[in-house]
Amino acid sequence: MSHQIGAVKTFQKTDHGVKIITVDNKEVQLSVYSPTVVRVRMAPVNTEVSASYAVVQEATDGFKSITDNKDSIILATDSLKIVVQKNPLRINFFNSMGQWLDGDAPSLGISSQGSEMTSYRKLTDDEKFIGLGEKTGPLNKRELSYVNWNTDAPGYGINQDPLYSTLPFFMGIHSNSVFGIFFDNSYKSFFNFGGSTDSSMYFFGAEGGPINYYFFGASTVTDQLKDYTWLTGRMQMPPLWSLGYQQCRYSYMSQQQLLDVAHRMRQDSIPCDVIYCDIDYMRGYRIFTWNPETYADPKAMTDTLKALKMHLVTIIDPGIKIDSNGYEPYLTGMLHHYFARYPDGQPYTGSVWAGRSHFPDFTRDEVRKWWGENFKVLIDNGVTGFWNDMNEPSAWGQDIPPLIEFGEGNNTVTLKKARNIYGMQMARATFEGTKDLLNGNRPFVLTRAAYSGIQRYSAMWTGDNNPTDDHMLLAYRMINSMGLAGEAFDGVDVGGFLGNPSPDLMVRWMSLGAYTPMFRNHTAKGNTSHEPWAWGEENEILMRHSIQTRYRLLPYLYSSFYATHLTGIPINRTLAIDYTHNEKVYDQRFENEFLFGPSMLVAPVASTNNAEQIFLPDGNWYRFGSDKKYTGNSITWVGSPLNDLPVFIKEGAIIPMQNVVQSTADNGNGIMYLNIWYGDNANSFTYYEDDGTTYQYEKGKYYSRGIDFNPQQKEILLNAAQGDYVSKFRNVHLVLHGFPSGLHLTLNGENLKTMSNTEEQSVDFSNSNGKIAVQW
Ligand code: MIG
Repeated sequence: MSHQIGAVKTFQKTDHGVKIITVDNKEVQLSVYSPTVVRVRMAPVNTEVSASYAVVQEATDGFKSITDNKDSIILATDSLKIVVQKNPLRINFFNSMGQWLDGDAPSLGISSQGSEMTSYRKLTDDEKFIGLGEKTGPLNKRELSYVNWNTDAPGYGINQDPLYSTLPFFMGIHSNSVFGIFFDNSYKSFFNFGGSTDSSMYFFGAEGGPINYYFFGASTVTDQLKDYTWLTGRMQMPPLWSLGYQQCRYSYMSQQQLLDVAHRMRQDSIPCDVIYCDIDYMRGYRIFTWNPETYADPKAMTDTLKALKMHLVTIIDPGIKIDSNGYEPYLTGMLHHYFARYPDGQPYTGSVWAGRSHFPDFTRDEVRKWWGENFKVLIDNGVTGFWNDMNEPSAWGQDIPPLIEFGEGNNTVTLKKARNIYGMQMARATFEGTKDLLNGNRPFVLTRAAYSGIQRYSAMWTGDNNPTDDHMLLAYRMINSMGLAGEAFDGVDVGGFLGNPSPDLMVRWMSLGAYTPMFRNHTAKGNTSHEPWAWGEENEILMRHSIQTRYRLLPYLYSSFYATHLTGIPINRTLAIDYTHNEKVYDQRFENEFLFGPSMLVAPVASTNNAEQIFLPDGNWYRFGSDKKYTGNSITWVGSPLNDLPVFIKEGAIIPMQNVVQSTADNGNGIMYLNIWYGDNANSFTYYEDDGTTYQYEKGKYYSRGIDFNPQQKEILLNAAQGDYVSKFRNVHLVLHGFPSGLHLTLNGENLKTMSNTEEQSVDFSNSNGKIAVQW
């Protein structure tokens, strides 16, 4: 039998909100985190409130007004009005203009069945849903349902669910408004956006734990993302090298083979920053060991890589092999009872690559600390990046007994509650530990499993995909959707993991890889080699060119990461962020399109299509490369040959680039190629630079410069540089696209250059730190 929440019995004001008790002994707390962020928690009275792994803020505000009417309680913040109907209890959210945003379904509201609680909510005819992070299916999740239960899903289908991670933040979009809900509950949870209810309502809930959600009332998707990442934290600056091209495979079987790949990159002039060791570098898959035969001298290997200006990332799985023969991680883990356990205290045993293994209990501080210290054996050998795999957690047979215990004393929980946060806590332990050991350098951490807030610790990739066009296109929806859940630094196995792509697909995917926050080529054991030279000379030329484009764009990309660090706005932005209320954005023909940073629109196109219909949103656009101009808010056929992915530049765009280098550690020729595309509206961009490796930027050692394009004043302004860091760019090569011809330019009032009608519209000047005004 199900139980429906009853009427309000009592309510009282609390420090930061109100507490309601219902006639059926449920406690409902509403707490104000900010004028646009209100938490609603509903549980049987006296249920203990458990700490959140995701949330880094506390309720510090309160309601501006609380009005107790006969039938309802009205709660207001500066941005929201919340109406709590008393009998039966129903909560509805309105914006400050009185427009209804979201709320309980009149007939159901919050219901429970045993320990499972569900929030049934009103659905409007025009409502769309976006978000939930790493999910398959279309951009608009209306009529679909999803489950969060972190799962190892090799070769997943393009509609398969659940996958590896749990990022339960979604936004509803209707009648020109938006709202957001973050359901912070780590039990197996479910979301149903109206398909099976004949569109009468939508609902979400979990197998256990309270209904515990944060309602976001900001009026744009951009502000929703700012608020969500304020609540759950923002990413720190990644090491610059992790934005370079990353070459992986399962596995480079020896250090010689790995170094051969590195040398070949340099020989073939393929820019590259990162090579990976997959599981075979270990001694019999024992975590925190090196294989003494095949990786006999890892320090010499990383020294060579260092000389080539490359970094090594090694994989780390959670399972610690049962091996009492001098294997320290096992012995120490056993001695201190660091492993997840059965109720009688016996450590849980599951089998993974290393054979029978135990699994660290990452929910405990001391275990995370111990885990972090173990990275010494990697870091002492020059490893700077750490790839966390299998942390759903995965064990052969998948279904780990649900009663396995984690935590201590009063904080003991079972797998039912711990599973969805396990991978995040492993990534946290990895990040915190390696950050300590790296002496002020930034670690790069990559994880497969995750929970909300993961952006504070780690990048993510989308697991074991397939070498098909469908999967390639799906990848961009998933990455865009992870960006909507606060996780901006994502990658996908370029080329597909399980099996071999066609050469055309490989070439196309590499061209898209350049526009992916993390650009990594990876493939499974048994597949053909996936490095760029493995596809014939012509294809290698195309792939090299794609990777070069990535490196040319690094100043723009790194600056965009800085914006993400400050605001939470992702690198790859579904068009639903900036063009939320344009129906075309959700049209399945165009739903894969995204903005890469603020000003570049990328249209993923299947490798089989030499031309494609694309949607360009409002404004004028230029094709990247040819500068051919397009009028926006239109659907257009464009050419999409393998050597020219459809990428468009928004009018007014300010895109700083650099010359092609072979590694991000190369400073290049000292020239910033500042590209500006003409448009009628003013625009600005913040260029950002720092040493790329340390945390000195937190202490002011950075270089940032606002760049303005002002068509009305006929002026391009480089505002005075800020921060204590000296830019690597000594000169600026300003390239103007689509400007009127025959310009006469001045620099801070002095004559600079008169341009003929035929030459490239460009001009050079020195990058002095003061204000630089170029006028035409
Ligand atoms: O059971 O380490 O998703 O990227 O190459 C497979 C071997 C284990 C799964 C990862 C994949 C990795 C592979 N791993």
